[in-house]
Amino acid sequence: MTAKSTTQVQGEKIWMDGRLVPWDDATVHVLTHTLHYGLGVFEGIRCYRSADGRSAIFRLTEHVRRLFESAHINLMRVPFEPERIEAAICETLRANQLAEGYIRPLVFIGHGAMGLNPGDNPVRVAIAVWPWGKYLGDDGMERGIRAKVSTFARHHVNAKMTKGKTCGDYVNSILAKREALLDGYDEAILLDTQGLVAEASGENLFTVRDGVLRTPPLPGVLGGITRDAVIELARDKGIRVVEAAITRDELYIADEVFLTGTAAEVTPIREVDRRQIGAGSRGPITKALQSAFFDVVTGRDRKRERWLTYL
Ligand code: PPE
Repeated sequence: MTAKSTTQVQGEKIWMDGRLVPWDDATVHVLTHTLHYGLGVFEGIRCYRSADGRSAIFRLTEHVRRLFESAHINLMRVPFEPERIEAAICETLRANQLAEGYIRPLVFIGHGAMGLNPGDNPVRVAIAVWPWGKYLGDDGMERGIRAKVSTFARHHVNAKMTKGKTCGDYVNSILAKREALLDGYDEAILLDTQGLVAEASGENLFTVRDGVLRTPPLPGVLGGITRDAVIELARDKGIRVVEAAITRDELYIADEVFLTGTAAEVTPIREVDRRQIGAGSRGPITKALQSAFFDVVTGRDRKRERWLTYL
């Protein structure tokens, strides 16, 4: 399912540089700097329909904060205040009458000078929204997906600025993802340049062994907002969580492995490199955390209402 096929609905709008424009008019010049060199930043945010019928955006402030941090890391000055971007996201959802879906803010460098130095080219902002079902499939959410350790390494931390979501960095993810799909798997797991497990192409990774949850520490991976939520939910359930290195073979002998991300939510992994993980299906801790996560995003978990921005 591509974004276009799900978003090209008459009457839909995209927010560009301060105003909502019709979907067809949200275009850029071919000399757009980001298109050539990849210096742009983005976010992925989800909005859910709550149990009471209202719509709520999950951890909007944290996502917008990370968008601005990504821009700062890349020496890009966003020409709007964070509060304006938060309001624009709500506006775009309302304009599209989208009760539940995915939100994609993109900060990019427009056309003007060519060459690596973007000079005074304008920094532009677009916000698109679209319905997005289960990123790794409905079946994957229940039965678990099959993953492969990629032949592509995650960039070194001094090459990929891991605190940012930078457009160009995703070439690395795309190489890994396509390799995995072509090889018949659903997702790629990338090792860092030392050979330790980093993350999947667009998700953080967790293992469960003897009831203890483990996830690679932050320096080498994106500080996932879902990762952070799952750590809090697990600790609240009395599950021990450690942020520590994971080796490839530790994946093979884990009782459970799962991924977290805005798009992927909480997705179980049932097989890595043709080794069955645990019982070869969604494990009990993964299942409990999955349902705790969905309770939060649909407003059923009153303790976590601070994470929701109602439209
Ligand atoms: N690691 C990477 C590399 C990553 O891209 C994401 C999000 C995460 C971890 C999880 O972060 P968070 O969403 O804050 O929990 N990946 C986004 C892009 C997916 C896409 O296909 O596009 C996302 O999930 O929105």
